[in-house]
Amino acid sequence: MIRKVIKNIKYHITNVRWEIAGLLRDCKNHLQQPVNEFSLQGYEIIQNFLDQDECDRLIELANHYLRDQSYLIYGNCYLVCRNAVQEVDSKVQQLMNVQEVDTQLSQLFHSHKIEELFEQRIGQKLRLKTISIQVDNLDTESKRGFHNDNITPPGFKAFIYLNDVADYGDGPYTIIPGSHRHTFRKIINHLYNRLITVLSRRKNYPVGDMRLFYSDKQSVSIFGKAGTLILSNQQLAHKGWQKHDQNKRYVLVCYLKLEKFDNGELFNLGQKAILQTA
Ligand SMILES: O=C(O)CCC(=O)C(=O)O
Ligand SMILES: [Fe+2]
Repeated sequence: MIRKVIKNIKYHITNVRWEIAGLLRDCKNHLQQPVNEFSLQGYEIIQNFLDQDECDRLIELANHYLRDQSYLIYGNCYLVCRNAVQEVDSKVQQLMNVQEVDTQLSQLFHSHKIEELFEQRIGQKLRLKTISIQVDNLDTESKRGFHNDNITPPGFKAFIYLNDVADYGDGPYTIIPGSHRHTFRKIINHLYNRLITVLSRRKNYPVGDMRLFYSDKQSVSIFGKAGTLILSNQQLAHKGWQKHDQNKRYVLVCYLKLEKFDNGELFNLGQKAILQTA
């Protein structure tokens, strides 16, 4: 028993050392980036990236494939109903690798347009890994709080609202501006997550949760018409607004990695949900 506990603590300490080294490297990397709104604030909003007709078409495409359960659609395209894989954000459904079943999205995927928007701002090469359509059904109970998507290195996402997000009840993407550069606060949060995992003997560890230092008072919720694009550094403390009680939200979400950290792996987030139901 004691041996098991010591082994567990050692495991966490080894990982924490790597993560701190990674976060310090990320901090140095941020300081080398050109100074602009995106590199300083960690996000930027671009209006009218898609027109209304294209947004409506993508909503229809999503509706066509929506089911109550996760399933494989075609090739690498699949639907994930998050309630099958996690307790938080349990009302989210997401069509993964959707560029595989739609010509226009496939063109966008291969066009390098999204990568360029980020590259112009951070001065480094990126790779677009996948495009998905996220459907956020109304949820006032299970929304995940402030978090980073991973620990290190930073990931990037381009979110494109497909319907108007005009009010808190529409579930806006919500961020703490500039928090992608809060190296010390991140380290403390990551240590805290490890600590509560060890103390509570939980199996699943809340990777990336940002429970300390951040509150709604410091946050900015991003409202916008259908077609609004949000460029986002996923090391920002961020979340979807927790009182999403008005309109269902459809978002096109593009996932990107820095080229130097991309090992060429296929994108398979949530795929185990399909294996479970197969
Ligand atoms: O639903 C949102 O607005 C945020 C979702 C999120 O945390 C993410 O895509 O990383
Ligand atoms: Fe996230």
